[in-house]
Amino acid sequence: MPSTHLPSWLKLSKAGLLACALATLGTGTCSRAWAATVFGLAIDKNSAVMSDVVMYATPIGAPMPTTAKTDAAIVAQSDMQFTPYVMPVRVGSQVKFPNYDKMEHHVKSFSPAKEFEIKTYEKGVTPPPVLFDKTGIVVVYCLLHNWMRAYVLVLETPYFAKTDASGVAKIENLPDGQYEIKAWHPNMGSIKPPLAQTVTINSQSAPLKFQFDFVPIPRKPAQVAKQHAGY
Ligand SMILES: [Cu+2]
Repeated sequence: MPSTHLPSWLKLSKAGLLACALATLGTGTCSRAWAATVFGLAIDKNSAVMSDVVMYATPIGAPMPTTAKTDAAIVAQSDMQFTPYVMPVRVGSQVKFPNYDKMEHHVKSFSPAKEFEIKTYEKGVTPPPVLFDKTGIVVVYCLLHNWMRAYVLVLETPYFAKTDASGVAKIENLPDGQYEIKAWHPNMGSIKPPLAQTVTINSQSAPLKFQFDFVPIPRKPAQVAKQHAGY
């Protein structure tokens, strides 16, 4: 991992220490351990970095935090694709599906974790958000454009992150402790179990590496010429 990541760990550790000191002054106790940031690298069968991998951490021997997620996540329709392609959310979250294209879309999920349908609507109209109240993998289609597909991964834990173009995910604000950290890519669907590692996390934790046993299938490109999309 690049050493440039190190300062943010130190910064987080200091923030945790300050919060702890303040809590001690106020209440006489400091129950929260230091918060760490964990970096995870996802690589494929051929050791190439993988984007759109969701890494999520489940505490072992400690309760799941009860804090709710507040902001509604957004999966837009833009340039005849869903953006983002992969959206991890905590269970109980709401997701909006605004249409930024000039064309209409018809959003639909058949997944048991959340069946829903947003019938055709025009640009500028944001339909009411969809509540994801069960954990699981929700595959989102557009019934008008068969290449359009997005994945909402509904998780029990609030500790998650998605890998970027460099294959790195950053899970922030993890209290010290033991975790099972899983890594999932949309090509695994709900058939293949996610990769998993059990790790002890603190501010000195080493970056994690997950190597998948496949090469990801590239996302299907939009099949409509831009002028038809209203550009
Ligand atoms: Cu569409």
